[in-house]
Amino acid sequence: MLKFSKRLNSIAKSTDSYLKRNFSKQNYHNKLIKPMKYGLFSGGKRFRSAIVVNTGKIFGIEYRNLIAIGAAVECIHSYSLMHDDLPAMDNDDLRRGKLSTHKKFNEFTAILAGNSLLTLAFEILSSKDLNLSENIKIKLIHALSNCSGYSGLAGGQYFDLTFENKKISKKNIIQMQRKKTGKLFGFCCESIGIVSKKNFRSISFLKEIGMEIGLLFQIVDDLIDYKGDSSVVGKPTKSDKKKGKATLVNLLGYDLTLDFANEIKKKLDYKIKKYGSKADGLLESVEFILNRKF
Ligand code: GRG
Repeated sequence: MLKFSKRLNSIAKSTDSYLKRNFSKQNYHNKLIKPMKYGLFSGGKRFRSAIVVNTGKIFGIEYRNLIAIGAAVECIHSYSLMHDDLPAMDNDDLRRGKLSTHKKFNEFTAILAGNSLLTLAFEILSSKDLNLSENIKIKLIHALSNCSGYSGLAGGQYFDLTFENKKISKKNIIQMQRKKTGKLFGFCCESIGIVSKKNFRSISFLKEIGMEIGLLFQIVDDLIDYKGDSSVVGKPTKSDKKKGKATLVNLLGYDLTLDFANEIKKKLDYKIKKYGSKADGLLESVEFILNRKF
């Protein structure tokens, strides 16, 4: 696991260097760049980028393309956290151990900087940084748009907020979490199928693996909120209970939720092992999810 953490750090460094280079090309005096960078470079694990890289390894995809795709995903992820923290959504003052973006700046700045990170993701995917045909880039943009909007992140977030303080079934919680968190992870694996020019069935199989990774990630995130140490997590824990969030751990309790997470992991391992030893990095990523403390 120590070896995986080292590799995760190295992917995080490559992703951050890519993004920093991208900002250095922009107009330095633009007032939104500072809050965009604040929300983006605030100590995220870059785990989604690692899923892109480790899935890409299975198919021998060029590293530079993987880092650019990972960077685009991390822009969407950071934007979603900036908006998630806003008073109209989860109203959190802390993120990654620092003031959330609207607390550091103000609400309209956090909204606009978040929107700008969302669109930056598509600027990256359509840029010359990706050594890919225009056709493949369009397919990537199409898939990422689908994961980010009403049938993905935004749709899932809508359910998350409307489910608060209501009795929600296990099935509906899973459906909400597959959208809110699963879809973006789904893209991390699906994008590799697109770049490798795989057929529809193989791309769908990869997407489903990613979605399950995302669901597992979210369930563990909720377990961490339930039992974790706020100084390690970088934000107050036990907040899901206080806010009346519909999570599996709030519905089923800690032990049954952990059993369910282990069941998902077992099924995922089985699917990933079909790719042979080239998928070891992806298997280790899944292992990391259950062992992580933040
Ligand atoms: C307005 C179109 C529109 C969308 C906004 C706010 C929003 C949609 C979605 C929020 C989705 C959300 C906050 C999901 C949480 C996912 C999650 C488990 C976050 C924690 O991820 P980590 O641990 O964070 O990877 P780091 O800090 O390491 O990057």
